[in-house]
Amino acid sequence: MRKRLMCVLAASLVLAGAGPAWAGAVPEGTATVPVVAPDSPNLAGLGQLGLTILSTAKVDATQIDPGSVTLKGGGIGIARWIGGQPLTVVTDANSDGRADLRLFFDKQAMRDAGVLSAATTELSVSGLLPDGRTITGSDKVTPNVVLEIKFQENLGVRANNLSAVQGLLRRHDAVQLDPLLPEQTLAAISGAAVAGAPDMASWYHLTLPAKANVDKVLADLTASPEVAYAYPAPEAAPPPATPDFTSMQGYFRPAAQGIDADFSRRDSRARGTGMRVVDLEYNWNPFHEDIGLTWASDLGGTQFPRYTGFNDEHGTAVFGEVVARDNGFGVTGGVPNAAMFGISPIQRLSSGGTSYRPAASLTFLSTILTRGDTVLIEQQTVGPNGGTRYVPLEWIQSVFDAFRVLTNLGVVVVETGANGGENLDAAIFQGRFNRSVRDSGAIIVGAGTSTTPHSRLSFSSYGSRVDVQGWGQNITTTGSNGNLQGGTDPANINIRYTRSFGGTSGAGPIVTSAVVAIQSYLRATGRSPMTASQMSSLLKSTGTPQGGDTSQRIGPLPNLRAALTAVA
Ligand SMILES: [Ca+2]
Ligand SMILES: [Ca+2]
Repeated sequence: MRKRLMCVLAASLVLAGAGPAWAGAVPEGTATVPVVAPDSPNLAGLGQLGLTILSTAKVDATQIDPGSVTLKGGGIGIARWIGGQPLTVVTDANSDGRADLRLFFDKQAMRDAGVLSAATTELSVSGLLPDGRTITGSDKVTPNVVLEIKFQENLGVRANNLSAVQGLLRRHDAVQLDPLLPEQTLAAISGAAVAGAPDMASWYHLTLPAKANVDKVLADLTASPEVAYAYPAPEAAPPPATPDFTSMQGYFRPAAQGIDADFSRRDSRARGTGMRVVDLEYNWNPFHEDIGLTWASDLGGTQFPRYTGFNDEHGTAVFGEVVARDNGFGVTGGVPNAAMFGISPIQRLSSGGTSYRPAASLTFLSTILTRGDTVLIEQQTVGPNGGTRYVPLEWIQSVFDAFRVLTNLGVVVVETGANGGENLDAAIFQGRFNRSVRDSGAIIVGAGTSTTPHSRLSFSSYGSRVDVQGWGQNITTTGSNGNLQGGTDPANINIRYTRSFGGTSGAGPIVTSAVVAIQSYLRATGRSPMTASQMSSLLKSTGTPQGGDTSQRIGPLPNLRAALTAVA
C-alpha cells in the first residue's frame, strides 16, 4: 500500500515539473512559422485574400500583433474594417489543438504594390510577437484568373454540351470551366422549377491563365452574344468583427452597481500581471477569440481529463469574466493580465476508467500553486435535502480537507455558493457551514440581483457562512448561450457571447476578479498577498451592503475602489 502511494506521488511531481506553461525562458531573434496561403489566388476582382499563420510548439500565432504583420515585397499591412480594426480571425485551422491566426489582405493593395501578379510564386509574411521576436513564414502560390459567368439561357449550355461556347473558350485560352452547381442539385431544382425562374445551370466558374488581361477579357466577354453576365469570381469575406460589448458589463461599473473593476483596471498594478487563477471546471474553450489561450491552460492533462459530456460554454463564460482580453472588442475581464488555467474534477484511474474526484484535483493543485494564487470552484454538490437542493462543494468532507490544504498554503479559494436556495444555517447542515465549528477558509459567494440594492436571488444559498455576493444574472461575457452574438451554431464557437450568464457560477468569477486585483496590487507594491481570511474581511468591510431581506445573508458586493483605497 505504502509503495503504491509513493509511485503516485512521484508521478505527480513529474507532472508538476512538466505541466504549467507560465515558467520558461524568453527566446530571442526570429522564428519561422508555417503559413497557409490559397493555392490559386484569383488575380481578378476586389476583396481580401486570407493567409493563416499556424501555431507551433514554439510560437503561439494568436499572440502576433496583427498591426505589425506585413506582406514581404510590398510592405502591405493587414486589411482593416471601417473604424480601423484589423481583419483577423482566431481559429484552429488545422485541427491540431492550437489556435491559429488568420489574416486578411486587400487584393487591390497587393496588386498595386506588385505583391500579387501573374509572376507571383510565393506569399511571405512577417510580424512581431510581444516578446520582441520576429516571425516569418511563406507559402507557394499559383495565381490564376477566375470569373463567374452566365451564358445566355437560350443556348442551353450544359456541362455535357458546350458546343455553343467552344469558340469563345478557345479564344480566351480557357483553362477550366466548372458548373456553379453539381448535376444532382440542378436536377432537383429543375423538377421544382417555376416558369420564368432563372436557369441556374447556365452559371459557371471560368478559369483563365494568370497572364490574362482581366479588364480586356471582361470587356470582350460582356460584348459576346453568348454571355449574359461575366465578372470576377467573388472572394469569401471574413465574418464581421465583434463589436465592443464592454459597456454592457455592468458588474464592473462603479459601486453601487458593480465592483468597480473600471477603477482597478486603470491601475497597471491591479490588472493581474503575474497572478495565477485556476478554475475547477468540467471544460472550457481556450480558443475563443476574446480568451486567446491554448490547451496549455489545462493543468489537469491526462491525469484529470476534461469532462465533455456537458458543453464547454459554462467554463468559457467564467474565463471571460476574469481574463477576457482588453483588445477593443468583445468583453474585458476583471483582471485581463492574469494567467488563467482550468482543471477538471474528473480523475483518470489506473484501471483505465474515470471518477468524479474534485478533492483529488484540488490536492493536485496544491503541488503547483503557492501563496498569492487563487482557485475558483465552479462546482456544486447535492446536499442533505437531495434533488437539486445543491450546496457548496465543501459539503463533501474530502473537498473541505483539500480546501484546508490550499488555504494553509496561502492560496485563496473562492467557492460558488450553489444554486439550491438552501439556508446553510439550518439544523440539517449540522454546523458544517458554521465557521466556529469548521472553517475551510474558502470565500463563499452568493448570487445577488444585478440591480441595486443587490438582494438575494431566490436560487442562491444563504446563511452566515456566505461571505460576499456577485451578480447572479444579466452577466455579459464570452461563450454560454450566444444570445448576444454567435447563437448556437457550432461554427461560431469562437465568436459567441452572452448577455445572460448568471447563477452563483456567474457571481464567483466577479468576486475572483476582485480577489486577484487586490493580490496583484499588493504584489506590485512589494507586499505579501493576503490570506483568505484577510481577503474575506477586506471585501466584507469595504463592499456595498446587501439589500432586500438581509436575514437571508449573502453578504456585500465587493467594491474594488474602496478595497484598494483601504490597502493603499
Ligand atoms: Ca492549429
Ligand atoms: Ca475583449
